[in-house]
Amino acid sequence: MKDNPIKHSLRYSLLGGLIALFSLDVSADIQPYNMTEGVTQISKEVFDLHMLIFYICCVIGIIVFGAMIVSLIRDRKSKGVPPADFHESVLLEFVWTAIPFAILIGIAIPAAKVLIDMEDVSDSEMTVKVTGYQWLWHYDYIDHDVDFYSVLKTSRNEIYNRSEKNENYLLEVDNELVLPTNRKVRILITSNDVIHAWWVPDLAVKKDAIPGYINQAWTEIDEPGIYRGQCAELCGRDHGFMPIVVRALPPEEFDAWVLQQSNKTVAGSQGSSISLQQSNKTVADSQGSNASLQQENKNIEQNALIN
Ligand SMILES: [Cu+2]
Repeated sequence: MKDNPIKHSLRYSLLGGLIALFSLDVSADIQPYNMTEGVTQISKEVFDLHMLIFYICCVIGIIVFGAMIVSLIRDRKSKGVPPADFHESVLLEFVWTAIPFAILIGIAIPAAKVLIDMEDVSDSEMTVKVTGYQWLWHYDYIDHDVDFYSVLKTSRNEIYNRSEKNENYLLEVDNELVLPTNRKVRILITSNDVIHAWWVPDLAVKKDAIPGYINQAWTEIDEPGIYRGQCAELCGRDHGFMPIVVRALPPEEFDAWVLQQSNKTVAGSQGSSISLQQSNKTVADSQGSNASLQQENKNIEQNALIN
């Protein structure tokens, strides 16, 4: 018997599609469109979870749409196929409830594990408090007495198209958040005005910064480098103008950086104490000259009385 031409072409296109799907090196070819793998243990766990769920969805999609398309074509009414008679089948209804339930449980177990890991800030070696402002960030290294503001560095000329936009357009700041690699850093996130969100995809950290409330996250960066992020909560006019730049340094370089920063602060405060001493001296001097002036006046008065 001669094969039906529609069946023939359908079979080939299905086969072609499957070969194309499985020959695709998914991780390499679609990487620009996929979620980043990141540079921390947690970001890699999140990525693996995302890929696992993606593949489960693909398999479900292929099975469901495959069965649907096959039955639409093979069992169509115009071919005179009699309707199925498994209506109200208890067994079938049990099966199509139990299978999705089992799939959801199968997804929930690894997902819960990753979520619990993300929330576990125990054994952190240092803490950085991040405060969102309209429209900049403030970083406070609680254990090191170092703090600074981090403001967008992109020039207004680039923003208003008066000059060429650079590679890190709107993703560059004056003071980067410097963090050590291979050290667990607890991040406390809050805000001083409206709700912002501190989001750095490579670290898999995305937490709302809420005024009057402190959220926690943590990170332990594996590789030194520069990782960029943005505020991820619509927070007003310049929401798109408050980027985040994290510079991860090897631990010894980080320690040197902290020392340099705290020396700067000490030098600054010494400078201000010198100027305080100076101004105290000036006050004392002026008080002294006041006293001598009073003395002089007194002498003049006495002289006048004598005369
Ligand atoms: Cu914001």
